[in-house]
Amino acid sequence: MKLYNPDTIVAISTALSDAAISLIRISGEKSFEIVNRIFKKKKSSSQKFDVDKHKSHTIHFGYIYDNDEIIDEVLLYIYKKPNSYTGENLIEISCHGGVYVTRRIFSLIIKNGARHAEPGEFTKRAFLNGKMDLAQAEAVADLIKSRTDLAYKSSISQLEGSLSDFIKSSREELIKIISLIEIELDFSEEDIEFIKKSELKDKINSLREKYIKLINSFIEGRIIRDGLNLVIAGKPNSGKSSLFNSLLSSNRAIVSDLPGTTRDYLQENLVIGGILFNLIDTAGLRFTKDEIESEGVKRSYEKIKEADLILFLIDSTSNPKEIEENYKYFKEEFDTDNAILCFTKTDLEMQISYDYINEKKGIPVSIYNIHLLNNLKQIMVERFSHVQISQSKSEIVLTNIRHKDCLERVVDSLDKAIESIDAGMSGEFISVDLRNAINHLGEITGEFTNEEVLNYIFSKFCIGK
Ligand SMILES: Nc1nc2c(ncn2[C@@H]2O[C@H](COP(=O)(O)OP(=O)(O)OP(=O)(O)O)[C@@H](O)[C@H]2O)c(=O)[nH]1
Ligand SMILES: [Mg+2]
Repeated sequence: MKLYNPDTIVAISTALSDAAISLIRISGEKSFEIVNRIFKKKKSSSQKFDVDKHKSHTIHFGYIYDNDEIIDEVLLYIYKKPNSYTGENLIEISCHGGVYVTRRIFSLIIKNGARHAEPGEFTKRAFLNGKMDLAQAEAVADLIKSRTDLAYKSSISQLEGSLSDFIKSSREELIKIISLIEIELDFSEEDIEFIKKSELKDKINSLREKYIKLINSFIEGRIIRDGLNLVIAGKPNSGKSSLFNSLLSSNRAIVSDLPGTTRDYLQENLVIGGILFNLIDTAGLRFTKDEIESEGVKRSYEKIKEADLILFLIDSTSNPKEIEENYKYFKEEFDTDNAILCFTKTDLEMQISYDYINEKKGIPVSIYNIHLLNNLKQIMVERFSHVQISQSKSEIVLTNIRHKDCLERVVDSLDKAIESIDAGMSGEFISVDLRNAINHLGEITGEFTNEEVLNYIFSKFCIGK
């Protein structure tokens, strides 16, 4: 994809399925001319439609014609440049849903001179035409993908410019600092000090703190955007797949009383208390000579390593010695900060007491007891209550790893500036470091960017957006 390709592009912006309506979008110089050729306001009329004779932001009822054949009854939306999503002449056709009709109109538009849009190409044009900055464009993709209220709120706030405004204002502060340093350079012969070294350091450090706070919010941001990885682990037959199914309310995983049932891990999404969980069922942890099971166990350990939260299950009906060994293993291998110990199958005859469970800071779980399942869900959500709190305080949370990388480079540059101050270097050096910081900030909003980065970002969009 070239940086700005002036082709007229078309895409089906809605999902292709048997739906009530579909939306087709055309953007670019030729979009009006194409529509004039295929759209008529009245049936069998010889009168040609002329987009130019109508105002922007108007809707027209009419028919799509392929030569003399009527294809569909549609609504046509006109947006004239620069007042459109892309900043170009843009047409939206709302036609009857259904794969066949939509595809026919789409092909007709291609036949008349438009090109199939690439993923995110409409939003890319919006960015290149200054309709939004890069952080806002990225928020569009996140908004579409959001699965929870938290994800929705953080992407909408980014789209409204919360992150961009922060970047802009902190950039201005940096520019002010640079100007003080550079004025001093102009007067270097006269030995006038415009800003004390200590004051300069304070100013840079206070900005640095803000960036660090934002970088640290990424851990929460990732959870908000992508969900958190919740791994169910434990010895074979401890009830992992049963719990996985119960949490999902579906029979997704195979359950059996044979130890070693689950081989490869299974993964499904689930929203509990407004938090997106990527629920992962794993193979039971044990040493085995079976090659396939052994590979499964290896994968279980990999998943445990990547987990944000682990439910470690111990079967409360197995013999007390085994339970104690299992508990020891849990204590040695797992960090209770990110693991919840669950004693399962408590509806059956347990080999341990509730006192034992309490003493080990575990919780009782049974797939046949809704209260216990709800209690477990509540504990899972409480572990991440801080995520909801910072969202409700409407603090900016970093959800995008690209932004985090850029901010880390900003902090590096500020660190270098501070080192230069401490080393008593000339203002020129300090100013170069601060200018680098400004450039890295500009990478977030897209002021400084390159084709490769843009292509990477927009390739992650869906077609038609
Ligand atoms: N009564 C009762 N039985 C359960 C419960 N949880 C699991 N089971 C039974 O325990 C057996 C093992 O359950 P699974 O869910 O397959 O255990 P697993 O940990 O996934 O086992 P592997 O995949 O072999 O590692 C099955 O017969 C389940 O029906 C429970 O809460 N109550
Ligand atoms: Mg299993």
